[in-house]
Amino acid sequence: MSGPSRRTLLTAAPAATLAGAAAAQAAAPAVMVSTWDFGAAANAAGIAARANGGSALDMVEAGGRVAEADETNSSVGLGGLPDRDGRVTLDACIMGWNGDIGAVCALEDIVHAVSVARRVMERTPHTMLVGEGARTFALEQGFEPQNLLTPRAEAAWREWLTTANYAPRPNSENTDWRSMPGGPDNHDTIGLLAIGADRRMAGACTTSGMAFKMRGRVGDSPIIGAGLYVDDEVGGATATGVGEDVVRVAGSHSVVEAMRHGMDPTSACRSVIERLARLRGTKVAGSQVALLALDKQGRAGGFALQPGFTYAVTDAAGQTRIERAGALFEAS
Ligand code: SD4
Repeated sequence: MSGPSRRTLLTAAPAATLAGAAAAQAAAPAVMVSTWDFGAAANAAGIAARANGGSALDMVEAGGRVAEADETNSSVGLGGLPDRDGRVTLDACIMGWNGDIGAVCALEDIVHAVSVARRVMERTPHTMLVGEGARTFALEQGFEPQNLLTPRAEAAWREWLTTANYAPRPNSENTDWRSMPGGPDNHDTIGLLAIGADRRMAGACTTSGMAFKMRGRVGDSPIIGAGLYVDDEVGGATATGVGEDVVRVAGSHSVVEAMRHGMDPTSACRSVIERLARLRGTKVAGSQVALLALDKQGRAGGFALQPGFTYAVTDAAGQTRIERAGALFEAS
């Protein structure tokens, strides 16, 4: 299924090319990166925001909103796969260049979780709201409630109930994208990193979390340091995959610290994936964890446990390419 979805993207963004690491080095500095193939559409929205004078925060929020509103994406916002009780619950966070952060966990009935996270950051004395409190805050802020469980997500959930086997499948973000219903996909996240025209950085991460998770489960995506981290002196990182494993190594913060100590983005992501594999051994042999980084110079890189992780890289002119990350368990 990745073929048709990639073709769709390439048609939508004629300048996009599938590029290897060498081509990436020669490319213009990136100003926006996002996880998975569907990151290309998000980056286009981010670049449009930048062109209209928007900040890096505006870029990542605009990009996140594209994925959240896309109901054919089984992974984020509307159309996201529900928890095992059949409820769609969203996690999101956002981080600015100066340490401003906001997050929501287990948010129900509100599609734009990334925007609610931004409101938490900008309009409350706190950094994170969860569950009913997050929903009440969103309604007070004027967000419209809506049913996020689409008929095809509900059909997938009902099919899952026939076995109720919880077994996250690597790379379902790409392989099942637009191919639902019925796929037992279990991942869902877009992580975004951007550099504004003023050179300031920001990041965001938004997800419906692991499909068919236990009610109340929160992964890495809304956790600053795990699913996202930005340090304007160094760069930013974001994560996708099995959140429980990302949290164990404070994935995104660890990548940023590795870059701070001189590693390029790909090496930094690789070092954290290797650390996770050393820590967990065979326990992560079948899981996917993928890390994506963008440094202050506009160098992008990613690395994953399993092959199949892709990400979208966009330069200031809006040229987008889809990169395929290296993986620790690359098939020999
Ligand atoms: C989570 N990290 O909730 C998320 C899931 C994910 O692509 O990344 N899916 O654990």
